[in-house]
Amino acid sequence: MLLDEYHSGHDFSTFSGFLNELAGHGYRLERNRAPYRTEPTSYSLVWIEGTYWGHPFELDEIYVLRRYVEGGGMLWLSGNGWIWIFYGRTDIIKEHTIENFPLNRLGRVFGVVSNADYYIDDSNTRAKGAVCFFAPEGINDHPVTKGVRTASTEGGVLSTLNVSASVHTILVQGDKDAYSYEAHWLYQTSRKGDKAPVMVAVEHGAGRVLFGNPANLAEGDSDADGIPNLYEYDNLKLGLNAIDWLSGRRIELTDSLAIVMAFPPNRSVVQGFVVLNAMASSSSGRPILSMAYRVDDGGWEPMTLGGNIGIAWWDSTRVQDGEHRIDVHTTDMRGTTAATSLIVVVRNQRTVWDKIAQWFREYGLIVSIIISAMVLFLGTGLVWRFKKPTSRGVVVNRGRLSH
Ligand SMILES: [Ca+2]
Ligand SMILES: [Ca+2]
Repeated sequence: MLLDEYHSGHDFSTFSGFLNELAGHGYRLERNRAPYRTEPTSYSLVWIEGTYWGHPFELDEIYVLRRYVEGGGMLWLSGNGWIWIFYGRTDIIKEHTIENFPLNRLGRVFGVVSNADYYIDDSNTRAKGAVCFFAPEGINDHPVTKGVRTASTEGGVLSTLNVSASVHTILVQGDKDAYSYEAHWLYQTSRKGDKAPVMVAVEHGAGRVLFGNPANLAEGDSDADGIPNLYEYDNLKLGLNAIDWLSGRRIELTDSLAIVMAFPPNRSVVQGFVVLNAMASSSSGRPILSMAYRVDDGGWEPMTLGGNIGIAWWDSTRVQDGEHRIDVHTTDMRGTTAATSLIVVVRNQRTVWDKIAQWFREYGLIVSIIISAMVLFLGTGLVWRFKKPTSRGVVVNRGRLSH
């Protein structure tokens, strides 16, 4: 797929986690840094995101992209009108009308534009202003929303969409008490019950265009609960479904999480405090949320997590000597789990031979010094005793001589 940096006005690094997921599902990601002179037909889809600070579309480019979609091309247009109104380049701020919003100049060709408003839902707002959409009232049945029960905006504030053609499919919309305010002058634009759309699918010619995205696919953890925005609710699924629908591919969220025990080795003999070291791996590099271990069906104890590596210190003196099973369990940000187990042989109570060996380790040097000293002493004694008869003999001889 093609990430259009030229018109988006950014390098998509704020979506790096989502792009990693796409790469993990086999997508080759390329960048566009030039105007469209020809149709980008060699790509499954083109993602144009934001367009607040990028190059505006030339008229010729809009024709090229329309022909691209009519011939079977796929476009994802994501952005919010209110950002264009508020944070535009100051040198051309007077031209920052919602009609001039680059995404709208392109989107108008396909019958959908973004309004310059804030989407508000007092009843479904949780920590840090994230708004949640729930199926079926706020999320309609469609391949893009398949399996998506809840999606949240997390740190983002949405604009509603203005849909001009009834043939378009509204995927996500406000519920009965959602409404919106105009971004700059704060007067109400959509009222409770209007069910303003925020995500729309368009079939145009042989191609498709997707507008908006209520799920925040961007990096960060707006409510600081340890779960990145991407992995809150079904946000990731909605994002992958969108790519799936556009590309015509089926992206399966396969459970590709695995965990291996790095230490101790299976069936090794352990004693005292034992370091447990496990490593999780996800095919798409998905972050690991937690890791825990248990011994012989005991309670799960959390392991200290550093990236995808979990560490814990286990006091093996709390169990009887012999074989014990250690289970290790991990969960990733999507809720996928993996587990492994191994057997260790605990030996804290020592046998007689262990005690002797231990005794020798502790006292062996002193004992060998003592033995050496004794051998030396006795040896000297033996030499003395061996020599003594000779001298005594001399004395005797002397005695005999004196007689
Ligand atoms: Ca509501
Ligand atoms: Ca979070």
